[in-house]
This record gives sequence, structure tokens and C-alpha cells, in this order.
Amino acid sequence: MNRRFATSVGLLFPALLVVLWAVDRSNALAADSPPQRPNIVVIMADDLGYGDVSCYGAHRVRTPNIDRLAREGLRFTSGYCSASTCTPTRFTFLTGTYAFRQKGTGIAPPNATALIRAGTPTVASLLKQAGYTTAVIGKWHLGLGQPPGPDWNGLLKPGPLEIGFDYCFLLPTTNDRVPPVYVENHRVRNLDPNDPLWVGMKRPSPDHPTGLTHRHLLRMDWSHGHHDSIHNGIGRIGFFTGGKSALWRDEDLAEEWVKQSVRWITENRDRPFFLFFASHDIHVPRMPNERFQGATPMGFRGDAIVELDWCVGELLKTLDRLNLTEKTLVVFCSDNGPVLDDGYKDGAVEKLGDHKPAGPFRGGKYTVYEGGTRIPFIVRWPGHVQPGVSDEIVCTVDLAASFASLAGVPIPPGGCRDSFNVLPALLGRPGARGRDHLVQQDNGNRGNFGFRQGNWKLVRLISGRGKNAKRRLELYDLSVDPGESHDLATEHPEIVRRMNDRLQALIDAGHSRGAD
Ligand code: NG6
Ligand code: CA
Repeated sequence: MNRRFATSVGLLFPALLVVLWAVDRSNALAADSPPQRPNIVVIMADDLGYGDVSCYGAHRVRTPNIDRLAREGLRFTSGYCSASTCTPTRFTFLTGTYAFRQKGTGIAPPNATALIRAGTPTVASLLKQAGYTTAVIGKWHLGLGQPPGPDWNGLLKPGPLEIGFDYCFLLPTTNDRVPPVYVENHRVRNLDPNDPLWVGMKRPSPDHPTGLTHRHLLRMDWSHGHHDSIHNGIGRIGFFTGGKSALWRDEDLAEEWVKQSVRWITENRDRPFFLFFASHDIHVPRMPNERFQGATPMGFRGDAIVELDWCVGELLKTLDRLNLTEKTLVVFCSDNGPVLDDGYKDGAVEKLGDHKPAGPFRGGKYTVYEGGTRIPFIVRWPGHVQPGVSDEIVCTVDLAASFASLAGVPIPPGGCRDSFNVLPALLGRPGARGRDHLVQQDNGNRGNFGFRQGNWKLVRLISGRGKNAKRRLELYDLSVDPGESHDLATEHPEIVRRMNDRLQALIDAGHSRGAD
């Protein structure tokens, strides 16, 4: 061995040891230090189906920003919301408790009062307790105020601020329900006290124009329902008078959610924050901004998907610009499966072509087949979520317990009763499992349920009423029949019985965490 070489080895070796020690030390530090608490942004689309975005197979509409989330994050093939309509999914997401456990959690009417009782533990209250600043921006549809009804001209209380949100900027009901106003914190924004807002389900006067009496004036005709008060040339559900200075235009909603979110994120960039971004897209009436109209060959339903994707892009750009991308966990999901004609003649049926809104699944909005609740579900947190595709079963009901675990707060006894901590599965940790079972509901008023357990799917349907009510059970093997087309109930009566017993036990127990 030559001397120079020997000297270099003699110097290099201790240096290598120092480096190895330092690497080892930094690993030890990383393991010792408390888990990072990222900002959390949940983007919930409205009525967006499994097959409606390009990263889940759509080709007649392109969704580059949602696709970016999928590319940089984990895309779930068995991601669910808990109900096939809006109100029960949102109730379940926020409370971590299945909506069917509380009566009156079906689609909320225009004058619904707060459905989530003040003080109920929610995703927002748990994160607030962990030191997060919290906001909901967009569609609410969980009622405001107390009986006998919301005080539209006064304080709209209780609402989001009484269940853990520090700030709210809302579409109070749906875009097809009155009143067409924004609610900011406890008040209707821009309301002129000299022009009070009245909301009701009865025609306020015989000369009040409606979608029936003035149908010829509508710029988008209705196909069913939606013929009460007319606003922005479109018939709505329910009646309203007054509040002129507070009224929005359908075409501006998406931009307003983005504007308020960008402002709020910017203001809160230095603290851990939780934003629930609840888009009204692609719920009816689909009336996207003028610049998106005609963006797809699928009419306004396709164009509304492009508008939704634009919103996602603006949020991602804001995180990039503020250097928050690495510090923010983003979840993208939907509140229920797809529907084409949901009460307006907007061309969704005629212009569909070979687009498959529910992807390979059966049913959609209002049903307990997979298409009703299986949705695009993507989780991104650069550096923490391994990008890829996951077949684990996860549901929006699990976000409460999973975020509580991430933020290091306990769930109070009796709270979030159906929420499982599936954080390792959400982060794509190797070998991490999601749920082994999931109860799926429709709007909740009939007793229909879907029950997935592994790859088996039980469908429980009630037909008829009162004494004539009949229960029908169907069984599908999703591993070979994702489209639920081949009912195996007569072939496997023992599986049907076992699954139906477990479903009933979960319903009766009042909770599913700790029920087995
Ligand atoms: C239905 C409406 C539908 C939609 C739905 C709620 C009619 C005929 N149908 O009653 O258009 O508003 O309620 O949708 O009025 S959800 O996504 O908010 O649950
Ligand atoms: Ca919906």
C-alpha cells in the first residue's frame, strides 16, 4: 500500500465515522421530535362521480389540476363518501358519526336549522383544539340557526362557528335552493336592512313570478322540481323575496370561493390551518362562469368539471406561491356520486357521449350501489405521502379520527363514533390497512343500505311502505363484479345472513368504533 493512499484512508475513515454518526443522530432526532402537523385542506366536490375526472379515466373532459394531485399524491380506488346525497355525507364527514344515526339528516330544505348540535366534536373542533385555525368556504347545506328557522336578517346562529370553525363563507343551502346569497360568519353578506330577505316554501303572493307561471322567461328550463322563485333566469327550490343587494350570480360562485380561500390562506399562512373547501360544482343548476362555457363537448355538466378543476388549480398555485405545498396535506373528494338530469334541461344526458360519470360502477347519486358513494379520493402531502395508487378502503367519515391522530388530539368519549384512524393508509405507509367494512347510505329516509366487507357487497333495499314494506337483499363480489350486475344472494345465503347480521349490529350499536 503506498503511503499517500494509507494516509488518505487514515484521514477518510474517521471523517466517514463522523458523517455516519451525524446521519444516525439526525435520524434519532427525527424519531424523537413530535410528528409534523401539516396544514390540512379538504376539497369536497358536489355530485362528482368516480369517472368524472381524467385521472380516474375520463377522456371527454380533462382535469389537469386534479390529475396533478393524483400524480403527486395517493389516488384511492376504494375511496368513499358515506352517503349518496349531500347533507348526510357532510354531516358524517364533519362529525365522524354516520348520519343515519340522527333523524332529519337527509337533504336539508331552504329553511333548515343547524343539524349538528353546538358542542358536537367535529373535524374542525378537534383541529381547533390542536391549535389549528379553521375555516369552511363554499357549500354548507347543514342548516343554520335554531327553530323555528334561520333569522336571515339577523344572526344566523348556531352554524359552523359553533362547531369548531373560526371562519365561514357560505352558500347556505344549495345553488338550486333559495336564498341565493352568501353568508359570512353569522350574517348574510351585503344585506340591506331596508330590503329584508324572506325565505319560505309558500308562494308569497299570487303575482310572485315562478318557474311555472313565467316558464317562458327561464334561460335554463327545469325538468322536474325547481319551479318556485326565479333567480338569475333559473327556477329554484323554495321562495324568497327581498335581499336584492345580497344576491349572487351562479356564474360567479366558483371564483368567489377561490377569492375568499386565497385571502384566508394568505392571512393564516403562518399557523397550522384547516380549510374545508366545499365547491358547489358540479351540482345543478350547472351554470359555470362564461369563460368555461363550451370548454367541453359535454355541455354545462362537463364545463362545470373544468371550472371545479380550475378551483383546485388556484388553490394549489396559492400553496406553491406561499411555500406551503410541502407543509400541507390536501384531500380531494366528492359528496356523492353522479347524476345527469337532476332537475334541469342542461344537456347533460344528450351530450354525454361515451363518458362514464360513475366509472365502472353501478348507480349514482341517491343509490346505495357503488356509484352512489365510491368517489375520486386523493391524498397529497409531498414528502410524507408516497405517490401512487392504493386499493385500501377509506371513507370521508374517517378523516375526523385520522386528522385527530395526525394533530395529536384525543377524540372525546362518545364523539366521532364511526370514524376510524386510517392515517397510515391515507399516507400510503407500506402494509397499512384501511377499513375492513363500510356502511353506505342513501338520503337516509327509507332504510336502504350498502354494506361493504372486504370484497363482498351487501345491498339492502326497502320497497313499499308501512305494512307493505319489503326488504330485499342482494350480494355482489366486487373483486370480479365491480359493476354489481350479478346478484349472488341465492348462491351464498350464509354470507348474506352473516353480513346482514353485522350490518344490523352496527346500526343497533350506535357506533362502529369498538363495536366488534
Ligand atoms: C333534490 C333535488 C335535486 C338536488 C337534491 C339535493 C328536485 C326535483 N331535486 O330534491 O335537484 O337539489 O335534492 O342534492 O328538486 S344534494 O347533492 O345537495 O344532496
Ligand atoms: Ca351533492
